Amino acid sequence: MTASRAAAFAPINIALVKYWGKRDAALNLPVAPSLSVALQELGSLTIVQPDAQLDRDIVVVDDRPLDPAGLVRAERVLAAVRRRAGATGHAGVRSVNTVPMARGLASSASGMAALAVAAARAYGLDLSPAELSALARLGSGSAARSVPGGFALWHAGSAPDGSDSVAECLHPAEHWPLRVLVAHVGGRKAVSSTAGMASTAASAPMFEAWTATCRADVATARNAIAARDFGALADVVECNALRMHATMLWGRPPLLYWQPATVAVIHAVRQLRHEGTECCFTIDAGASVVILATAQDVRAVAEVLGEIAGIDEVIETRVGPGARVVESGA
Ligand code: 2P0
Repeated sequence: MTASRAAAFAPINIALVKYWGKRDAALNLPVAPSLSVALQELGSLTIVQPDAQLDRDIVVVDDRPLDPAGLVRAERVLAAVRRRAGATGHAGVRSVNTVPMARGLASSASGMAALAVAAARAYGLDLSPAELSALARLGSGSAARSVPGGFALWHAGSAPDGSDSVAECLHPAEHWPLRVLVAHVGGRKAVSSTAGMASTAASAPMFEAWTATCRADVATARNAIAARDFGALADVVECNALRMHATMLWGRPPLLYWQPATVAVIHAVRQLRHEGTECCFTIDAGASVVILATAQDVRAVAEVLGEIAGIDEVIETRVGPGARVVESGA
């Protein structure tokens, strides 16, 4: 087996039905399924260079060494790829995010998905999209959804080894060219997703109701997307996000990620939809708000967002394709 330099790009994904709770923390296996859209051009470009001289993996993200917790995750992906390829040794990894970190978009999903795809290529593996999704999941749960493009469903699965907990593409981006606005609201997030999920699952009395909601919401969202029914999608996307945050608030410690501008955007988007503008919001484990809109209504939404105090920046993009190997420029 020859190992050689390889590069991959993977997009950020935004969950329309959220992942919040694991049944296996080591393998990042979720309790419930989730559903997402990949974002066009926003993501991570990652180069993997196997290097027999190295005595450990070295991972640099945006010109800085990855933090120790992130390095453990990246090593999990690299070790799984090498095990499968029958390879030994280590690699140098360099990753660049096309949106600066902390712009209200988590880069771990795109970073780990790009790492899985680039590493598989670097070590000579020819894997199916499902196998790549499972590898990416080892680095970060939501990374499983950054492998397929467009509208993706991450199956919770039931196998203890996680082999059936993979994401698949339900529809390519062209199925429904929705626009996405990311309203970045500052304020450091106090609790990481990994820690927050663990404490919510362990202490929130309504955690079981939350997971039941996700199973039902995935079916509803799937039908709405298949039918391109914006009203039905908006309803389930907003309810799912609000229920996730309600569940977080029930935990000990209660997790409150919102800032005043977060609430201002919620009200503005609901008002716009009430007036007939096709838009809806979702919120992850942070204060920023992501808004989905139809192509014809996105400008009207962006204008309203521009008037809300406390939004640092609005990034506009659309649903896009999934992870892919790219020329490494070697
Ligand atoms: C999601 N989030 O579905 C949800 C909504 C945040 C809120 O997936 O521990 O970074 O690496 O599996 O994937 C963030 O969780 O957590 C996340 P790990 P991850 O997008």
